[in-house]
Amino acid sequence: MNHPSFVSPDLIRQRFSRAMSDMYREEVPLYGALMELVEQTNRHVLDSNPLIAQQLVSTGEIERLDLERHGAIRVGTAQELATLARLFAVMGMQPVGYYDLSPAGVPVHSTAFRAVHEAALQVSPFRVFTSLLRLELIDDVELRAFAQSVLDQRSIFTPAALSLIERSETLGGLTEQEADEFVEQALETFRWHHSATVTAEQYQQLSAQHRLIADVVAFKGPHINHLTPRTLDIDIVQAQMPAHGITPKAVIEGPPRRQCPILLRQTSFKALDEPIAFTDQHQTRGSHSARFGEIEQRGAALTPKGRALYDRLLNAARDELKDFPSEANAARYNALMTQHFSEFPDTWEGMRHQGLAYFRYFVTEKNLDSNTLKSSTLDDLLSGGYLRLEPLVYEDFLPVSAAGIFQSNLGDAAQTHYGVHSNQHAFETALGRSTLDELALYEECQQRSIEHCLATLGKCL
Ligand code: OOG
Ligand code: NI
Repeated sequence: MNHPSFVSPDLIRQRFSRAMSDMYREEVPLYGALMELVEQTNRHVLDSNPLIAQQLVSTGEIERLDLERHGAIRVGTAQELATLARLFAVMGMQPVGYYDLSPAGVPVHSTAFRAVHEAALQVSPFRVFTSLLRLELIDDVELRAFAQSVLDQRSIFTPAALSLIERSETLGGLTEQEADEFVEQALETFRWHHSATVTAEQYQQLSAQHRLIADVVAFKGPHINHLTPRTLDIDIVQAQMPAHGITPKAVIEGPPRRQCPILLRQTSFKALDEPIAFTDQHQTRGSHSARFGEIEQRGAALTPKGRALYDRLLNAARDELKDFPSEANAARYNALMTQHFSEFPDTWEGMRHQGLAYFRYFVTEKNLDSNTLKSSTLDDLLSGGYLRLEPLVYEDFLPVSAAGIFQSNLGDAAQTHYGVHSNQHAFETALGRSTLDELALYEECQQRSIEHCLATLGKCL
């Protein structure tokens, strides 16, 4: 039961997302420039495209668009991951999905913390892509032991944040004042630190093993490494980035441009090279690049069948390219993607008909009599104009895209190959709970909307 004086977790998340954005804007000025570009583009799309504007109004997404962003962090130990899960739970965020990045040469596995119900997503769709370093993939035994000992010594949460998490767990929520204090304290975990916790030489050793290992192990905490706004047209943003002094990665990750956007398209720009001080240096002398910028465009969530088709077409295009997409082969990659994806229906009706995407149903103004309702299937009600639909927005991430984002920011030298299998079980053991299946969440949301429509139609008779 929610105590009347407790702040809803959704509002805590909304406040936290704002505070995080303010902090990041201060830390990384280019983020401010990117936000402006995205806002301009979104305004342009809404002004010139009444259909898109209308669709966003009817789903309510228009209200969350300006707030919408995701962040990413990387942690080093099971204990850190499990405590993060508790911290995010205070804000109504749960771990959704399991992503194994090791096949792409990135020694982490990940989940996304986010709200799961459409009403909660509407208040704040803030998500955090959270990766756990797989120390067991460091082959140098001594270095692995060193990394472990450095991680074991750090505490990434403030004592006040820990006690507020406990308080929320014990009492079932936080009061207004506690919630504000929680936001302030929780933010500290994600702050950038200008000094490393290791010597310059130790940093070099960790970095030589994998740059990501240095990024996780050599610092006091899991600094937020990017904060990504949602655009309504990623191709416009990608094309405009150079004019704003931002150089994007060579290709946009995810599906090609379509009339009916699906899943997630993302682009990013290179990590900043930032001055840091090592423990054996008094002044800032070294540098580290971890933080970058990213933009994304979200489309429809796909059913297992739709997702299988997406994966098949993406793999076919990549197999034919025979290489990682890069500056040199970007045009050919885009052409191959367009060519292969011509097989994916590009109308909402076509996708619904083949069971490729999830939808939300809405009751229209058209009057219905009880006989028609009784004898009608869902398809009849749609074709009869009593119901209409909008695609359910994809709230999650894509492993191949995430690998591309990691790689473009780590440099080509990072393309190691690990001969290991994905280990969701180990991840969930570290997390202290299981991850939620995103497909089940979309299915439930679609079902709720159908039931709500049928109840509304029944009541209107
Ligand atoms: C996460 C990279 C993945 C996305 O949007 O797919 C990601 C990281 O670099 O920590 O953020
Ligand atoms: Ni991202």
